[in-house]
Amino acid sequence: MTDVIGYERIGDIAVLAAQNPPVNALGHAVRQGLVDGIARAEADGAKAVLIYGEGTTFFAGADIREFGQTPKEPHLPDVCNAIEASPLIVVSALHGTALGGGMEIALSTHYRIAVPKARMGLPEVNLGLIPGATGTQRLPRLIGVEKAIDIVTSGRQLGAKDLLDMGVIDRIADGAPREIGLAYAQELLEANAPRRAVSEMPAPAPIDFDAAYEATLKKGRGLLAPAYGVRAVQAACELPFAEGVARERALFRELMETDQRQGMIHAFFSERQVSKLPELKGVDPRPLNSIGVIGGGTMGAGIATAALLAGLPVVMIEMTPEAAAAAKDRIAGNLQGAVKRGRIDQAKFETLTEKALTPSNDYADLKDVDLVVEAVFEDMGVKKEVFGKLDAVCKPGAILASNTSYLDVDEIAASTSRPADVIGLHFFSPAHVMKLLEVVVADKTAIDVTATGFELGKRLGKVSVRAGVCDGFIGNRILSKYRTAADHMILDGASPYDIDKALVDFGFAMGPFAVGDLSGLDIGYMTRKRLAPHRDPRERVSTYADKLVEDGHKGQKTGMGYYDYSAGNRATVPNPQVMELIEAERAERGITPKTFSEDEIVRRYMAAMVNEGARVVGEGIAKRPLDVDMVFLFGYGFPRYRGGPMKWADMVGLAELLADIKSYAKDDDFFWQPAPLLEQLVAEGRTFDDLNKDAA
Ligand code: T1G
Repeated sequence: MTDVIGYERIGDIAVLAAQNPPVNALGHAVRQGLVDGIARAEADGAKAVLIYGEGTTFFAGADIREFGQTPKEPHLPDVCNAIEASPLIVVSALHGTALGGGMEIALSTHYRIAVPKARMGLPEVNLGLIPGATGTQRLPRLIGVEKAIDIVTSGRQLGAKDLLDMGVIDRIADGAPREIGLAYAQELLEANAPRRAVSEMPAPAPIDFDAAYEATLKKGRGLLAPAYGVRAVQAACELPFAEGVARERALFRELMETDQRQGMIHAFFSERQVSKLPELKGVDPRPLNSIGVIGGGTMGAGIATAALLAGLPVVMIEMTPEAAAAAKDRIAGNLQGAVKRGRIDQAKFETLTEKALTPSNDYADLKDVDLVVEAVFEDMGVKKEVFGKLDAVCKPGAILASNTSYLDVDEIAASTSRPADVIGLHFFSPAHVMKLLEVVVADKTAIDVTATGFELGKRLGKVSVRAGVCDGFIGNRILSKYRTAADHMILDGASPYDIDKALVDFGFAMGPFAVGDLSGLDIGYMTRKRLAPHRDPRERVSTYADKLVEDGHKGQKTGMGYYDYSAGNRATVPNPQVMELIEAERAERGITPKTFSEDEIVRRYMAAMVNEGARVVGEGIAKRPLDVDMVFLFGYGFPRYRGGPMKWADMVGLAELLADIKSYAKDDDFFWQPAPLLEQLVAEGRTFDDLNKDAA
């Protein structure tokens, strides 16, 4: 008996306890332990079996680290079928999150009891997969096709109450899973309850599966797994159980071989790895019990909202009592959204807005806070003035953070008497929604200040990425490069609308020009003006975009940008003036426009993104390629199933990408200069993932 599944007899009940921290993943030893445990219970005369998890949770799924390796028997579907086929009454007691294979194990037992906070789900689609251990065959038999398709294709978790109402579990009881499980198993024995094999239940009524498949494929924006989930549930309606299981396994194995599975599992582990930095090992963050926010505009109000929702009291500083009151209203508006979504109730809303939030226009109110984030106008002079005041009023050890999106944090730090306490915390708008936080570490930032930046990010539910100081840090620096590549394609013949469509087809939620309209074309305009004095004369810089803004078209906020929003807020109707400006500029430059295929557009756009990503890693602005990936998954709408730009590049092949860049350089060897790190990796036959492993 392997020690990851403990075995003991309590009266007529054999107890199998999973002991495989941290999440009781169903690795090979656990699977073997379950099969051996069931056999042992049958051999030594037990009348019932209880399966539960020690530690934080029931089985949280297959062991994802085993994916990509040759699967070892007993395979999980066989474990599930061995459990269900037992002549004994098998009971599972659930707590924590019974996910994926964990839910499949539970569905193969005859009765299921859960603690009130238990949750279940089939999140395999979030890994580019479908349930591959009979989940798509048993669940529809229990709850019908529509509900099963919703759970399989959404990957969402369900609470115990919903699970009880749906009939997925039989009972909810307070107490430790072991105790409530033993009591329930004993009760079932005394009631002489029958075995209840879900697989023997009748096949559920079918639906129009082709329609469901097409709708799911469209909704997934290129992600295959949810649509495959529909086909697997279809098999539960159309095939005998064993054949349905075989069909499910075939679909599962097909997905296991896809790049999408590779990309999403890379995203899963990188999202956890990105905040694990060797430099922070053993470094305790400073106390973090209250924060100050300077500036109650969209960003400041968003940051304050995120902090309040994370249980941190906030002192919100604005210039005047009226501005402070307006900031409070903005925050209250954000929090009303949380009430509408059921994240907080009205009482909590009142507490947060009336007690936890202190609007003020007196910096002296910041004297006790542990950390202050300024989100004032993006001007170095204004920032320095704010930091001068913070330096004077904040207590020793308080952390002074700037939310700047590109200004030099070293210069800001140098303007204070305590540069070691200064850090950049670059939130993305809206700050209470977007998960990305760039923790910008300046030259003199103390290591425990960096640790506190990551601690704040964790408290706020952010994905925090360490960034070095440069113009644009990681995300915006790379953004400026691939946006320029897009501009160059426009000068040479592509239209903004071709480019937006190509990138949406690639998997982005929106193309770069629609995004520009959303965030405001004046932001890019001001960046171009700011960089103009330092621009290399060899750089190709378009003028059409500036003229568009100078004509007053700043995007959605003015009703016109690249798209015409007079009919509503969707970027679908091109603004006819845009092509007029582009054609005029091409004519002025004597350019004969050429056609760009979707593939060419994507290759160039991505080549610019990856090449700059390689520079950013090579210069140490980002610690690892996975850091760049996380920035783009959580801050720029990059399609998760591709894992991020650097993972995508590994899967395309770095040598092919370098060859693309060199071919583009024939027309513009200033813009298309291969990043040294990219050339080095190609020369060594290594990948970005190899660098991630080196840094682990
Ligand atoms: N396999 C391997 N490692 C896992 C794991 C898993 N399933 N789940 C978590 N870990 C690691 C994680 O990498 C981290 O490691 C540590 O455990 C703590 O995780 C056949 C094929 C369960 C809700 O998709 O959603 O079953 O960083 O930081 O915030 O049909 O982990 O410490 O080294 O996330 O408390 C389906 C994925 C698999 C669940 C806990 N199951 N995990 O969250 O801790 S596919 C999942 C989670 C499957 C079958 C199919 C969360 C959690 P490290 P954590 P947490």
